[in-house]
Amino acid sequence: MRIKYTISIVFFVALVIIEKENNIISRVSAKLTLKQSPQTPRQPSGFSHILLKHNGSSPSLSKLDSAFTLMKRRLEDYSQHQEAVTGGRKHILLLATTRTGSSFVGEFFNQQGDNMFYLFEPLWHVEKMLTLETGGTNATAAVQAYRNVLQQLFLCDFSQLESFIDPLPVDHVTAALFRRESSSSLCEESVCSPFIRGVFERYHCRTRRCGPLNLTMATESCLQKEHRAIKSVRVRQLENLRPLAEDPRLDVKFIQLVRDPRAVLASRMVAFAAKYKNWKQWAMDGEVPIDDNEVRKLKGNCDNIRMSAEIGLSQPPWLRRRYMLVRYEDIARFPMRKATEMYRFTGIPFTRQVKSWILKNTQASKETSGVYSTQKNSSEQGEKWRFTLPFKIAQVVQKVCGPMLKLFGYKFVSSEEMLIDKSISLIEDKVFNFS
Ligand SMILES: *[C@@H]1O[C@H](CO)[C@@H](O)[C@H](O)[C@H]1NC(C)=O
Ligand SMILES: *[C@@H]1O[C@H](CO)[C@@H](O)[C@H](O)[C@H]1NC(C)=O
Ligand SMILES: *[C@@H]1O[C@H](CO)[C@@H](O)[C@H](O)[C@H]1NC(C)=O
Ligand SMILES: CC(=O)N[C@H]1CO[C@H](CO)[C@@H](O)[C@@H]1O
Repeated sequence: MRIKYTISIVFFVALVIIEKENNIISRVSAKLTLKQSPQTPRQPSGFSHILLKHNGSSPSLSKLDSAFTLMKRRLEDYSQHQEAVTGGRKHILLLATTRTGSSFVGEFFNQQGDNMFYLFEPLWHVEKMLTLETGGTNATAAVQAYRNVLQQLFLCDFSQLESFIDPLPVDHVTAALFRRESSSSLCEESVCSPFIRGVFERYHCRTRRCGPLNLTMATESCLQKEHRAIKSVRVRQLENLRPLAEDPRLDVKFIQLVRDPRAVLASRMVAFAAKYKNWKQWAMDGEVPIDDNEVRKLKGNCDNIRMSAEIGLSQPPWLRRRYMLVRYEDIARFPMRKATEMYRFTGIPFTRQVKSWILKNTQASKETSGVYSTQKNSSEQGEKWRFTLPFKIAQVVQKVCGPMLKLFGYKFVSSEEMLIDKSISLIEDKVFNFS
């Protein structure tokens, strides 16, 4: 009787703490899940998961207790650390590569509402400016420029970015900001200067008629917002951004979005057909020159993504509670669940606007009614590539990106039959131990 009573109290206190500090739950729930049932996919709610597990298989009270102590300790040093410095303001950096669904995931933050300042690919200008005649980018210069521009943007300072915009803004006004309309923050009333007839703005706002972007107004609006988020497919190495994580003015949360490189290649071969002519040719010939520059580039990309994730997952002190890894495939299958987890991780309340946007733009309603738990439709959209990517090419990706596939839980295919057999899932259920 006493034990039961204690359990209830522990749960009640845990519940209160969890409510206050949502991002801790993922860790604890991941821990329990790993310990108790490595094969079971995670439940929609981390908390109900713990509750069910405890009630069902009754792990010892001491295990629960230590989880509780851990939560409490983390909570304490967490609040001592950041809140005082940044006033609870979060700076979210969504890191991805092209064709990983990053625009879609970026919307999770773009749709957040009035207290989020969201920027879509501001580094596009930097990359463009640093592109060499050979077509490559000056990597040394890019690393520094990306870092400095991001750091300033998180502080609502556009001056470095301005120096990369072509043509150069005049009096901080530009008609050339890349994909302005993809940031709802840049098309708000307060950032919408009067429309000027005859001035062409390629990426103009669609929600209202505005004049060219006045970056002074953008800065003012940004400073008013509680949180800031930036999405970028251009950062190569997470480690290069360490100064951001260590900047006391910022409370940065890195979300790294990854996808099966076989699917990414298949998608790029369609989206950027001209650039991938060689791959198409190789697919037809059935021969891929493994020492070709293109193949080396693929390997380089995979290695960069994997190394960034390895650093994040190894949880060095500078990344503690600042790194989360998300797989495209999990978002495709469980958008609402993953969005909830992401918000929990960032420590920002998950607003009704975001929820309804996800419901409108995905099949998340089915997810909650359990249709997806049967995994029947999980492969529909996300796995189309299995029918378009020639097996030969899949083999090459597996060869040069093998370590990445392993790290993220993407299964190797050993035959063409296996590749196109939809009853075989190529995604292992995997819980990443992020902090
Ligand atoms: C690359 O950038 C560095 C640093 O800005 C510069 O010194 C170097 O000359 C650049 N290299 C090329 C090939 O432009
Ligand atoms: C841009 O906005 C600022 C702040 O509202 C204003 O002072 C400035 O005159 C505007 N610049 C131009 C060129 O309209
Ligand atoms: C699976 O997807 C197909 C088409 O994408 C749809 O018609 C079907 O209703 C879905 N099945 C379930 C169980 O949701
Ligand atoms: C499945 C299971 O064991 N359920 C139990 C959970 O705990 C409550 C309260 O102690 C019991 O009434 C349930 O039977």
